[in-house]
Amino acid sequence: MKVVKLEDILGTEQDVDGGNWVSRRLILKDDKMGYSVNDTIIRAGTETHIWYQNHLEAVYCIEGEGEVETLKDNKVHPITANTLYALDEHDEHLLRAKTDMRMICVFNPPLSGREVHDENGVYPADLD
Ligand code: 9YT
Repeated sequence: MKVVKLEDILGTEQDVDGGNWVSRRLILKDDKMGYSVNDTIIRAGTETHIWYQNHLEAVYCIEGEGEVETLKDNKVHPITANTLYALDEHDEHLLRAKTDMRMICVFNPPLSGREVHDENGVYPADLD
């Protein structure tokens, strides 16, 4: 069994700053769980274009306030603490944070740990 503490990840290469967000990567591909788990802070006042064409992601908000706009239908979904959204159709979206938002993010397939969004909001299929 593994025990992972956030405090042990801060400042390491598993603490990735994407500009609008910082992602503390708790479980990664190398942990061989079949998914990855991140504790992510989305910075207040930011809007991020995201489109995980190669991944499914579930995002559980545990602190803060913002919204997700899905681009296929321009629907705006308010997101606050205790709310999960699941990008079950690889949904292209805009994530807007009104306050800092703390999110627990689960990816399938798992992230290798070094991913940041490309110009289209995409993470590459499989980094080793
Ligand atoms: C909620 C979200 O997708 N934020 C962008 C960062 C990403 N979740 C990550 O790498 O943890």
